[in-house]
Amino acid sequence: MKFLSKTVLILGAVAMIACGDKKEEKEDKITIGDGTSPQSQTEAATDKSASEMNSSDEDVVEVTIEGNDQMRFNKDEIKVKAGQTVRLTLKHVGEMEKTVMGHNWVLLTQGTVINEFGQKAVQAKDNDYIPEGTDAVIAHTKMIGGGEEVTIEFEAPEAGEYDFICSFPGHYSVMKGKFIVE
Ligand SMILES: [Cu+2]
Repeated sequence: MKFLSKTVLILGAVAMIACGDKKEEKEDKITIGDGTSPQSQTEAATDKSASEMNSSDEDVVEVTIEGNDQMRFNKDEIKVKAGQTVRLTLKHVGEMEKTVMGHNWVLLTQGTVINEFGQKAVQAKDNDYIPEGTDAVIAHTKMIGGGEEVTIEFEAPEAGEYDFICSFPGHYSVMKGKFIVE
């Protein structure tokens, strides 16, 4: 569905451009297109597929989050409902190697101090930067590099607000967000 949604968006944009008679108008349309960041388009597509998934299967919610070569996630908030199975896909939309710009998605238990966890994670290189034996992780993906993606499934924890991060060294200070269970 995401591919279809994107296709519709692209076709829509082409149609808009094609409708413009004057060169000026064309440029205007193109500017508008550029102003709409790929990020928000992706989010819209993701939201759509998520709600469609909800209508067909209330117990599973699909979430997609992207990481890039600029050390950023494209979302700083993810909302799910208590009791749902979360099917989360992390996509690395960059090109850089896992050893240089690796990303993972780590959901932390409430009360975990991000800085402290992040510092422990630095020492856990051999374990994909997840501290061995930690009880601070509810769910996590493996570490991936540019062009890769990974999907995990887990049960949403009890209602509340949780932090998610990328635990690659140094990334947690900007690659983080709120995971909200309603
Ligand atoms: Cu990262």
